Amino acid sequence: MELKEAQFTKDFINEIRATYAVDLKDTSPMEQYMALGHLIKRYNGESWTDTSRSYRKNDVKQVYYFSIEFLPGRLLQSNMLNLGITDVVKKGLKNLGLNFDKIVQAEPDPGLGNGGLGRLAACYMDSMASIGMAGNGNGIRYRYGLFKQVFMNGYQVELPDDWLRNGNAWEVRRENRACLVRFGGHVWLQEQPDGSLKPVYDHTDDVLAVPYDTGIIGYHNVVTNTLRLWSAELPPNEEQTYYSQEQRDNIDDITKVLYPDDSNAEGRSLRLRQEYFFSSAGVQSIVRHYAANHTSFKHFPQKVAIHINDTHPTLVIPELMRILLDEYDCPWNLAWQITTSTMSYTNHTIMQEALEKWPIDMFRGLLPRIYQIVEEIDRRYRADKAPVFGQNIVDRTAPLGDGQVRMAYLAVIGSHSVNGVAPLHTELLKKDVLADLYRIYPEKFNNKTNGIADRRWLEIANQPLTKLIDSKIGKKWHANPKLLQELSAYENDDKFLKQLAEVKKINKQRLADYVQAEMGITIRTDAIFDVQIKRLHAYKRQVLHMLEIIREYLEIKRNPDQAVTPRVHIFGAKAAPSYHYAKSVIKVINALADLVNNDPDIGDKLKVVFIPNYGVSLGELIIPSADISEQISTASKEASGTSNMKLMTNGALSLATMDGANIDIIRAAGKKNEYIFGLTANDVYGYYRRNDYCARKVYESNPELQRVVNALITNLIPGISTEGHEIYDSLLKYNDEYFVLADYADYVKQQEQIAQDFQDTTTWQKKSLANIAASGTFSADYSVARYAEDIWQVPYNRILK
Ligand code: GPW
Repeated sequence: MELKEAQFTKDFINEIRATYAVDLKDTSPMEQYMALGHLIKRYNGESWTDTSRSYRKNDVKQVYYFSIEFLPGRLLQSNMLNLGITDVVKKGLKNLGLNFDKIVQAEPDPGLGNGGLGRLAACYMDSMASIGMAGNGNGIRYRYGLFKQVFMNGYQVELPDDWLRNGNAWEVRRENRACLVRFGGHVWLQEQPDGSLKPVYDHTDDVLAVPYDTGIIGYHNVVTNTLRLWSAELPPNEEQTYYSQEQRDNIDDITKVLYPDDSNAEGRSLRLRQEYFFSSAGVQSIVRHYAANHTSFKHFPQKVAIHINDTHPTLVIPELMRILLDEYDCPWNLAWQITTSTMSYTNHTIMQEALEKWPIDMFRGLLPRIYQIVEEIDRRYRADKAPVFGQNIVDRTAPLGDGQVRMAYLAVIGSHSVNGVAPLHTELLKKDVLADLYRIYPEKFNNKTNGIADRRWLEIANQPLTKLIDSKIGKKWHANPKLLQELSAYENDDKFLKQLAEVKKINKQRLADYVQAEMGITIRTDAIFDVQIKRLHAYKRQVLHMLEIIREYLEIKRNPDQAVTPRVHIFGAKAAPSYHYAKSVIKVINALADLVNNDPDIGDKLKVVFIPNYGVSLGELIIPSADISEQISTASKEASGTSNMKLMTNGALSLATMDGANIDIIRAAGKKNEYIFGLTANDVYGYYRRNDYCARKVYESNPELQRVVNALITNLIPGISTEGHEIYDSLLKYNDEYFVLADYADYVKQQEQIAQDFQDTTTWQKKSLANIAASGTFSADYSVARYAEDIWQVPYNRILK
């Protein structure tokens, strides 16, 4: 948009006066932020209205991306960037004597997600708007986001994330678009005069779903899409119904807090209520909107695509069926055809413990009508497929089985498309987790490799690098990130490689200042910044990284005079509050950090910093500083990974297993520019098949490994007698489920290679450059364009091949 500095300054001062009734000099950064947010929202109001109007007027097909998590990060800078007003606003604020960075920091970071899954949803929202696609988000407006993590005596402690405390500058409450969602009660089918059956409900618990909309602004276009988040409230009380405190609490609880589990299914009924709540409200509002503009549902799938982000929103399938059957008298077969043509599903994991299954009793009690519909889906599926594929495979794959509603199977059966998030992951879905369903519906399966909002991760998070890139290849890559490839022309330009190193140093200093201020630890910026940032999970193997630190520590202790390449190991990771093992790993890493950081023999050769409360905002600080990107999951376990892409685009070299999208990153940037180690997915499956992995054998055959692992149970690291034993036992007594010991030697070899290669700055920067140049293909702009073409069949207007 067009904006003159004088206009902005005037508007901003007026906004402050009108909202806070004080002079600018008496406002806090929070107030300045709120005023700025409101002003920008207002500036963009027309584009938002125009976008909705043009979608309606042209009857454009709309995509609705349903996700129980959205992790958008702070919106101020990204909205300014996408509107093209960054320079004007910054200059205006500066001339008013305000500190822009402080204003940016005053914005709460909405933690409405756990990790990769929620962040992916947010990246896709940005890209859909940016490529000019009619894409809406649908999710939950949690009153409290993911807990704030602090460390006390090295242990993780969880504090509530009261992110709405000061209000939310970007959202619009739309009470007039609210809908009712029904839970519990009884339902029976009553025969109508015409012989048809209609459900009748009594004693249901009704909840009012109120939408809060946030405009998602496209990059340098006039598109503003909508992210709709639902909040649970008391229904309008026309009959003066009495609600007990317990009933009020039950309603309040639905959208009170995000479940803090990542890649682990939560079995509580409140979670199921959350899932139905936003699925039902979302589908109701879609149907209402559609019905206002169309007379028949026959062409619904030509106008609406509903995407199911992992299984949490799977109930959109029976919910759309319910509305078509019960409210629009649609015959079953037509309703089913409409529903399956509308729905598509993304799977994000092959881990068994993450696959959602609900006990039938719980499900039926909470959602009686939806259960009837699922039963009928199940009955027809069995009747249809058993004659062709046999009873066994049908028993294994039906939506109902073992007394449970199997959400992933329901999602596959009720969708026309099922995709994995990286090529290896999709292959494993077909071969393993969903193999039976792949036999029945081979045509549904396809891959869509994840992508990232690279404008946030480069242009916002790494301004020094952005400036340097712009100075070489111009700015066209901002809208078409594959053009970053043009940077390869400079791979032998020593001056450019030096500049790249300087940029890295600036970013390292920025992080070092934060670490100094927040943690009181001094780190040197000429050290290798070796970064692992992701949820704490056994399969992600922070333990392997930890063993490497113990090894480095023991090495220096044993040989204090030997020259070493200084290193800083940087961790960011939250553990699910109920994930005992993960919390023990945090404690041990923190204890190890204490030991290493305070040992005078070690000095500044080796530092360990576990930065508390990792999230999108800290990611923006840490990622640009990284030299090494630790992507060390057990092969086959990480569906894709996305921090691997963010780190790559910021010039980090991957230290990686052949897992998830690491494989694609390695192919794109070239093997010689990454550090690859460990078992392959085939190796891992070989061990499973033969059942012959013996962790103790590996341990016993490697004396160095023994010393390192034993450090967990001697008193070398103070204060971890319980936790150290736990990890030790997981490796030796319980035979190392994630093959940490199997991969240890190979991992260490690569770490040693890294220490050596880092000495040669020019060669290192050349590798770094290769990563940056090849990273454009991982832009979410391309990912959503592929979804649009292959799955959703919706147009977009930026050319992306
Ligand atoms: F288990 N992922 C996540 F599949 O962040 F549901 N949370 C989750 O609960 C699940 C997956 C679930 C992640 C994957 O672990 C990661 O590999 C992937 O890059 C990301 O989803 C986005 O696809």
